[in-house]
Amino acid sequence: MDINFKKSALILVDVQNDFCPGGALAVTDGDQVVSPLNECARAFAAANAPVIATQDWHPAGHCSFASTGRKAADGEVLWPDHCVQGTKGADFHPGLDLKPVTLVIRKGFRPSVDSYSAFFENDRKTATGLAGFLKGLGIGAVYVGGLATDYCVFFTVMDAIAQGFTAYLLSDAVRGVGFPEGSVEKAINAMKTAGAMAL
Ligand code: VGL
Ligand code: ZN
Repeated sequence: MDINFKKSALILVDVQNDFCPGGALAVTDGDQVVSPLNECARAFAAANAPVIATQDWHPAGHCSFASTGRKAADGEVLWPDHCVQGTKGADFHPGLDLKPVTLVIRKGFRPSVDSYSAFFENDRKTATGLAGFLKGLGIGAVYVGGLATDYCVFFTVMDAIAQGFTAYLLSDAVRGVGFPEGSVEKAINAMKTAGAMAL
């Protein structure tokens, strides 16, 4: 892989216990992203390039939880309780090397708004500040891996492109939820159509 480290950042999306086998919202083989992402993160760090880790970080009773008894809006998916602030499920996978990580973005902490993307909450208006952070560093390209392909990775890649970044999807280092049926393929196609490059 030929990476211009001076203008690139790596985004590790939600590599957390609850999205890995045994977790509350387990993604099949979710833990398989850890090793390739560690390798990638160490290469970025060695080149002094920023490595950002996102962390799904919900308060108990969060609006995205099916346990609230709330009725899902059209096209909205409600989830089992997951990544509750301060719990083991919300921790990064123990195998994830955090030493290369230069910024942690927590998201989904507002009780009544969910947040899939590393850039914007699901109201599509509230920014996390990541775009400004990256632009301030002169970053033009982001490399994205983690969990889950069809939700947080997908929205992160689409927003990165919309914010003017070149986006690379680390195909070996993503895994998807696959609900509803076909959502992973649909997400990958949409990312490619939007201009993402799958590595
Ligand atoms: C995610 C569903 C709910 C993700 C987060 O990280 O893709 N998916 N919360
Ligand atoms: Zn969540």
